[in-house]
Amino acid sequence: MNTLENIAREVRNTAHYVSDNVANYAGASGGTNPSGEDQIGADVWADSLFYDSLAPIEGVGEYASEERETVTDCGDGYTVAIDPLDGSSNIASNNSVGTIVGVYDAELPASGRELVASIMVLYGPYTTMTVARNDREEVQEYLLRDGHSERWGQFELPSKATVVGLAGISSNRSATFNAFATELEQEMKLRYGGATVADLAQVLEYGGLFGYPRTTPNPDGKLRVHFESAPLAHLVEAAGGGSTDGTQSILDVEPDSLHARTPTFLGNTDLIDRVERTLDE
Ligand code: FBP
Repeated sequence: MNTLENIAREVRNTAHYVSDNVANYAGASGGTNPSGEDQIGADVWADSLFYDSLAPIEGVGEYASEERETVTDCGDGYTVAIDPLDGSSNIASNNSVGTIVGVYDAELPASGRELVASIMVLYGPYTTMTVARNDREEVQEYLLRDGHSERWGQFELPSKATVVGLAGISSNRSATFNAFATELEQEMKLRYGGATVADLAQVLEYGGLFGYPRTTPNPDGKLRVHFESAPLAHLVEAAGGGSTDGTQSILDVEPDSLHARTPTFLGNTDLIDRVERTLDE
């Protein structure tokens, strides 16, 4: 089995465990992450589970996590960058959360062009894992249940766009962006839950646009390039969609630090073009 298969297998095994046990950690407190945000106990717990399963894999050279200040050296090979529990503020209200994994053939900081694989796990009413690998044609979705995974289907973005989810309080967004958001919300159903993986899953299933723009509290956007935006852009682009930070593919964003952020838009390519035309004005 090669390194990418071992990584996917360990993500799957750990995701089963997270899915079965996350309720035990809801509400526990866990300090502050390197981006200055509150961590809840589940973030720290999930990070240590994924570290224990991914760092020992032969061919994994570095483990980087949204929950850790610095990269941890673990041998020679790929850098695994992970958001162990994306959208963890959704746990208190018992809404969906996810895990995002990017496998870079480079040390960080690195652009998404160095990604060789991306994985997202969605802990919803059931748990799914979606995998895009540069050495595979398709984006494969797996259903995780009863300790096993089964191939479930291949992802390709539907050509018709029907849902839109845009983050941020409107008073914290630009007037240009708000006018664009109003336009989009007249064309498509509003679907925004506050966990990127879950919001993106809607777009992958129904077609549309997910976006986290620049806001007053987060002038560079909220989502982190290495841990969230680039791996998800890699996955969406492999599924036939597009990504942008407003001017270029997110895969071309050159982060200047481990925890760098970027405005993030993911979805159907015609909508990504519209985002770029609008934000360029
Ligand atoms: P983390 O929970 O991993 O920090 O993820 C950040 C995140 O929760 C995204 O999943 C989500 O899109 C966004 O923040 C929600 O932000 P907001 O509360 O501003 O809508």
